[in-house]
Amino acid sequence: MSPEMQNKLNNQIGMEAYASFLYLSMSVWCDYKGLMGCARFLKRQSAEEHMHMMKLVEYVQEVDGYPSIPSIAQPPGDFKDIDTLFQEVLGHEKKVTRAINDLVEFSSKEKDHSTYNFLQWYVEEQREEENLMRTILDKINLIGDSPQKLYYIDKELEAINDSV
Ligand code: OFO
Repeated sequence: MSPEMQNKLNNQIGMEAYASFLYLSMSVWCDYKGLMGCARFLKRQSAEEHMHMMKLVEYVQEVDGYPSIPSIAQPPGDFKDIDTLFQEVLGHEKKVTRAINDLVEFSSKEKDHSTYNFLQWYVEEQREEENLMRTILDKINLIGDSPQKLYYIDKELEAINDSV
């Protein structure tokens, strides 16, 4: 693996680690607001992002590279409302998708077939995650504004938790 490829994968390790902390912070906010379904969902997303990070660490080790373990920027701890929070999740996932696409392009340019193959898992994962976040935002939209809005949103998230 070229030093540039390793550097780029190390950056991705940082990005997945930040996503894990961001979703954990969001989960804590939801728990505080009594949105337990949302809190459980985001805690699980946080654990998934940690797994994405570990997969990268282990891959870099496997190809005889040296993964660098990043410091993590403080994620926001307060959110305007649940709609904005999930829009931020989708926004973050889109950012990750762009980063993965850049990595795929770079690995192909470098003829690094092993890394190119490894990254296909992330391509699929991003498609699934973006789709899931869009589904959640669609449901939030459909529920619309009512005094029980938060109750119904949280119920939808519980249903998603039980289905995965
Ligand atoms: Fe959903 O960000 Fe990881 O890959």
